[in-house]
Amino acid sequence: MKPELRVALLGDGFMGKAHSNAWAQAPHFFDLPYRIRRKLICGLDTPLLHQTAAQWEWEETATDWRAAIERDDIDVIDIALPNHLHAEAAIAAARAGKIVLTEKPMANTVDEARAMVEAAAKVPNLVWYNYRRVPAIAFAKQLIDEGRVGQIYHYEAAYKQQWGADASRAATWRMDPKQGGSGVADDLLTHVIDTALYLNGPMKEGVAMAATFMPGRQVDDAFQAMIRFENGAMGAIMSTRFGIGSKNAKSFRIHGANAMLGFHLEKLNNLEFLDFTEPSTEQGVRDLMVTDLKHPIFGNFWRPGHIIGYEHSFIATLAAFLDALSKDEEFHPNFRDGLAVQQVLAGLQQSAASRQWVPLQPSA
Ligand code: SOE
Repeated sequence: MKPELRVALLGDGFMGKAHSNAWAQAPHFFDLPYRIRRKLICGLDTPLLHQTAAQWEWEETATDWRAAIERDDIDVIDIALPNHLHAEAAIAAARAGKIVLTEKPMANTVDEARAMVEAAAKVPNLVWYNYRRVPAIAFAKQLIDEGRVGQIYHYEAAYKQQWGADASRAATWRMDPKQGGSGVADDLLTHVIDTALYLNGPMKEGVAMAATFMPGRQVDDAFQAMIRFENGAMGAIMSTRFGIGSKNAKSFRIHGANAMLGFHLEKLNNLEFLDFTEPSTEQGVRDLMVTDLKHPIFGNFWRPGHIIGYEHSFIATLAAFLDALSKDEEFHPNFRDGLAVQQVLAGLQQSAASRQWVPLQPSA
């Protein structure tokens, strides 16, 4: 009989839904080493909490997440609360000996992230940088690791949404610096940074600029930076909530000595690949469908060509985490990876404020 994991999910918003689905679906697509019990979901006392609990089959609801962390009948705390609560909840959960999963960004400051790493030194932990497990992104990583791309010269990446242009969205916690942090950089740019560190390694130095387009708004609407990576690549990264025409457009383009790779989240089953080692007369950009049983992750879902979506990245992340947990192996992205993202982010924010180049994360 597989051991049981009793899960408490803190948060019933958009990410609470994505996590609920992952907990519900992972056992259907992966032969998990555990039996998952969706024990408890915590949220504010609103109809949404009860509706979410009913639709995603959580056994109980609660409004006090601090009390939930102290319960003896919970093994896993999964945090999908607004950003400013991640550190407090994760530290309390780790001190209570729970397995801890937290939404991104890991924290609102580097100090908070460091304290989380320390508190969770002895408990398994994860940061939900879910896009690492999009099969096309995992396949890009495989091609890079196999040397198919060669030395990387240029790493360009963006994450664009457009809802910042809607003045009525001002009331959300994401527009409040105390809760959501400094704005789009703490939100979308952290995904860009995590994927860049994953695919192209540590960053040496950077220079950044930020903009707030909506008058009176307290947070950044757009943020962009130039990066020098430790491997010598030049980087250009940006994120915006004013990318008019882009609903959820996370993308990258990598130019290496042997190949070009291109990815776009709005077409997430595909990876652009140009093989520069082919005769020049035959070179062209291939639009690979990363939906083969031999591609990473995909075979757990459907047969070749039967495309997957946003939610599958959460399901695959959770399955990989549980697999590593059962084997006592280190999982990535964990809290240390989350801290690395926060360090880059803080450096770039300092650069935007000072208008100077800054060193980024330590290479050690
Ligand atoms: C912002 O709109 C957001 O919900 C991010 O916070 C998520 O991390 C991203 O995956 C989708 O967009």
